[in-house]
Amino acid sequence: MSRRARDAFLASPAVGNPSVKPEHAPREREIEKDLTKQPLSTLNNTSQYLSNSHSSNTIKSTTSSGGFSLRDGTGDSGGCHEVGYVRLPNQIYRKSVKRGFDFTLMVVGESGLGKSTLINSLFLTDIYSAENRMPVFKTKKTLQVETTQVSLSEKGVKLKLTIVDTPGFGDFIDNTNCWEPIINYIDSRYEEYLNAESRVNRVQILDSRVHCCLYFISPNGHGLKALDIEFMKRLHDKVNIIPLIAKADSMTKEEVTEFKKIILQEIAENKINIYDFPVNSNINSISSDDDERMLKLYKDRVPFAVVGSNTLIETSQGRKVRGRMYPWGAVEVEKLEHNDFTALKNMLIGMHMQDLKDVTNNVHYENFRFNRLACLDGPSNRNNNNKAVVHSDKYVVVVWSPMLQIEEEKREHVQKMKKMELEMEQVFQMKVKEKVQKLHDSEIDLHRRAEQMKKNLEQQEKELEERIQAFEAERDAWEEQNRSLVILDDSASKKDKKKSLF
Ligand SMILES: Nc1nc2c(ncn2[C@@H]2O[C@H](COP(=O)(O)OP(=O)(O)O)[C@@H](O)[C@H]2O)c(=O)[nH]1
Ligand SMILES: [Mg+2]
Repeated sequence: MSRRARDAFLASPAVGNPSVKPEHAPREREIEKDLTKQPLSTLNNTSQYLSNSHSSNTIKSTTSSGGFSLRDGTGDSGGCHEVGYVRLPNQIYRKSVKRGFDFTLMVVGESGLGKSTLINSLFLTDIYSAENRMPVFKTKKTLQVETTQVSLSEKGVKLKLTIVDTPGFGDFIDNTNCWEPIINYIDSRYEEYLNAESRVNRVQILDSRVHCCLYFISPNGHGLKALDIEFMKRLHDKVNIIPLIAKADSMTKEEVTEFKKIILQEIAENKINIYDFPVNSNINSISSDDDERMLKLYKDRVPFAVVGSNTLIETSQGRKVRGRMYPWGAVEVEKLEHNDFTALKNMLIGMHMQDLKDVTNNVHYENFRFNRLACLDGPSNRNNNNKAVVHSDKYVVVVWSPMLQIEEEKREHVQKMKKMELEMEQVFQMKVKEKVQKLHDSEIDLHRRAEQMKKNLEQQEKELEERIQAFEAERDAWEEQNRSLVILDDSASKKDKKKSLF
């Protein structure tokens, strides 16, 4: 920091001197103070919004009752009967919370501008830890496109966040075309989405399109570099660009204000379309004029001059906050008088995440899709593989024609069916063979068992015959013995008779 800058920074009411009031207009100050205390995330609470919008509903039957009883289908008001669609927003709310959200954020800027630090500060986590790293998208020798994925959860709301970093951007002596790998990356994601969308069997499509690009501008105070202008010009109709002045603590308040003016002027002169934050309450989930005014104040801070920090410091009041400590004072990351971090955080995460996704889908992706389909119409663009080769400025992308793709898929499907039929036939044959073998085996077994039983019966018969013979022999012997005893008995009785005669 230059001496002049440091002096001005020290003199600034924001730095470590709570007794000095910031220079905002009273109304603005009040709103901003509110906002620091109660960030827009509370306004963004869908249930609160739903109840707000509910109460302001113009349809009388729905406003007359705050609730809907599942048991009798009536509202709290007793006699008022409701159809039930008053609960439709709640259904959508519950369903989306259950499903979770995904968001892809790209950060572009020279090395050392504080990109990683800012992302960590925004999401209060160490996004770049090794476990979150995804395969590197190697596009060129010099520049890499790195993706990091992390699953976050806040009060039951799940967010799958993908951060796309571009280490090496603008770091070379010759930075010509260094935006190309980034364009290729963004287009590839659109390509993937288009292919997934035009498939016959559309399973749940994974949306890996880049929803927002935070472009970090070096805090040089002079204006945009040629590379900044060229990058934004090339990318502005492909992705939502939010320009940021990096390391805003290296400039005085006045310097920041002046720098912002120059940047906005250069952006306008070069007809660059940066992301236009909607501040209208019809578009946003806000209900009061104050909220709308607050959004406008935030929007007036574009390009956001931000400070990032991953460390906690102790303020003169003894509070522990994220910030940067200097010999001449402390810069608090989340203090709106010090920098625009909170404005960026509330606008990007709290208020416009869904709008960024909507604009990506409805504007940038539609542009891409339209161009692709227009290119595909010309038969000269097609090669024999049902693919179309699209020549965009300086790169070539191969895409499938949706109609031809459907035919191809149909062919694939028929082939798949045939293959399945063949496999089923083979399985059937195998099963029949197995069954026949089993039957044969059981027949042999039965035969063996029948033989065994026959043998056993024969053996038993033989034994029985032997026993009969033995029994008969025994019976004969007994009869023989019995007969001699009868004869003896007869002669004895005759003798007794003779004796009695005398
Ligand atoms: N003064 C100042 N330094 C910062 C700020 N943000 C990050 N830094 C420092 O700048 C250096 C590079 O930060 P880093 O996040 O790695 O930058 P990247 O290469 O753009 O990802 C680190 O030493 C940070 O502590 C900031 O807002 N102000
Ligand atoms: Mg980094």
